[in-house]
Amino acid sequence: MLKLWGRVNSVNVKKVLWMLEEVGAPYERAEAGMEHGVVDTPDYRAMNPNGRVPTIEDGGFVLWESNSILRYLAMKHGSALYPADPAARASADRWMDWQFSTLGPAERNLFWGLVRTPADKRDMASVMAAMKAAGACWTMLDAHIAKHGGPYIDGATMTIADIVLGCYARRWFGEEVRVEGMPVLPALAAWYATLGERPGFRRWVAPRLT
Ligand SMILES: N[C@@H](CCC(=O)N[C@@H](CS)C(=O)NCC(=O)O)C(=O)O
Repeated sequence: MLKLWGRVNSVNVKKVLWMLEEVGAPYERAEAGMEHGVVDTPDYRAMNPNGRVPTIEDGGFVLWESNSILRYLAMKHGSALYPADPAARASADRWMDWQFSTLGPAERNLFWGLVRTPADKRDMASVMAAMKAAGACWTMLDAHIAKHGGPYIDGATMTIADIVLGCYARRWFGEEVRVEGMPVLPALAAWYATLGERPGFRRWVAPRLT
């Protein structure tokens, strides 16, 4: 049976947990990361020399990097969430790369500043800068969704890019991350509401951010 290492409050682990729900694959999960440790042990480092979560092991095959894990699970289970059409697949890949290269770095201090830093220790200038940078990213995606008509990022068909960005959108729309001046983004909000109907989102992404 597939084994997943990672704590459930990690955005990158949430992607994998949601995906496992989508493909209906049986799995077992071991706690790893932050207060759970494990990631610095020799055994874990032998699997994942980055010492990060998530990592999976499936029939002797070890894989890390959350977005790669989603691609692997989709291919292994023949899921339509990773489209066969080259243009549709490349577009999903593009949004997943954009999450790592652009959105993730932009929004990091918004989440960390408001959710993982006590109120009296917050650097609000850095939080507000991250809100502006993340807001610019989400405004771009809002325009893209509006142009393609939704309900998903690239139109009628949900892909693994919706899972990846949906996990991050939880850190934008959540009540835990409200600050003044966040742009109102109707197409993005409608997309996020559509994702909220997926059981995998409800189980792993909707719970309170910690
Ligand atoms: N690009 C990697 C990033 C992995 C990563 O940075 N994971 C974070 C959690 S979201 C982590 O391992 N943090 C340290 C820890 O939990 O101990 C991926 O997507 O898998």
